[in-house]
Amino acid sequence: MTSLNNCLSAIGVAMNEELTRLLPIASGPESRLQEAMRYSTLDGGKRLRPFFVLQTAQLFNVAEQSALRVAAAIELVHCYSLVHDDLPAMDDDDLRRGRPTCHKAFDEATAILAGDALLTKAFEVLAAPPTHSDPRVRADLVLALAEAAGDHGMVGGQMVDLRAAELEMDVAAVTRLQNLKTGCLFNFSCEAGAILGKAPAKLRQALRAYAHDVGLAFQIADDILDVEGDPDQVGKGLRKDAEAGKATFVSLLGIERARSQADMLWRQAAGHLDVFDEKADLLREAARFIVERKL
Ligand code: GRG
Repeated sequence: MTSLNNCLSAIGVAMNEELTRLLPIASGPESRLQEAMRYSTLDGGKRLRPFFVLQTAQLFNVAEQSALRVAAAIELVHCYSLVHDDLPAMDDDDLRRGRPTCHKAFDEATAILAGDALLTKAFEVLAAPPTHSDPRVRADLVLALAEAAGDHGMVGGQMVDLRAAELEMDVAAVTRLQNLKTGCLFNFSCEAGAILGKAPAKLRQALRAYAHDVGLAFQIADDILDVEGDPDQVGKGLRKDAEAGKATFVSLLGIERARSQADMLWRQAAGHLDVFDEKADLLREAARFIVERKL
């Protein structure tokens, strides 16, 4: 196993522990909601966004508890987006992370509520004092995540995606859509360490540039996986974009150009980290992993 694989496994364990702590089950009838929240967040996923938070936080010697709570907050938002994206009104998927989607395992109304509560929980976690002793840092985190996840970010991107069939989608339009839908949460994840560590503007900008290129490379790789991936390995439904006639990087560029674009982007992403020493090595390795992954 590479050091990146080891690190991702360790983060998987740490995230499970943190999320279990943050998502207690009450004794009343609302426990069904909390079961659905746990079902949708524990024991699954690559935990890439927590990885970015924890690794960028390490660059600025941020306390572990702070970094773990912010990592959990971004994963809560990511998981809510997956639960809602899988609903019949959106992508109508049966499989997520190799298991029945939340609305299949529970029911549609519970899945909607679980998504709502996961989103709300993320902001509760960021705003609470144990996340950082400085209330301004906590307010900055809340603002940055709200901007990344809302109508000017991920949810806005989802709206564009739902309307994509009625729009002329060229490479620039698909790039914008993906930056909103996926890139904004990646940006938050990479910048969160800098916010927690009150990093200077130049270093914050380097992380933003890294996140931008990594986010785009991730999405191109995702489009390639949608065409070439093994559904059993990926753990979710594939070929849906092609079936829906949606423009993707692969449909617009062809598989070979898409691959070389992703290759160029991960190298460029790693280059943005030249301002950091070997503490950023795993972030450099992750840029490549994101493009070469099979799940
Ligand atoms: C419904 C509010 C709302 C937003 C939906 C991000 C998003 C917007 C939907 C998720 C569905 C999707 C296919 C998004 C594209 C980005 C993507 C491939 C997400 C999956 O991320 P991974 O691969 O998943 O990091 P794991 O399971 O590893 O965490």
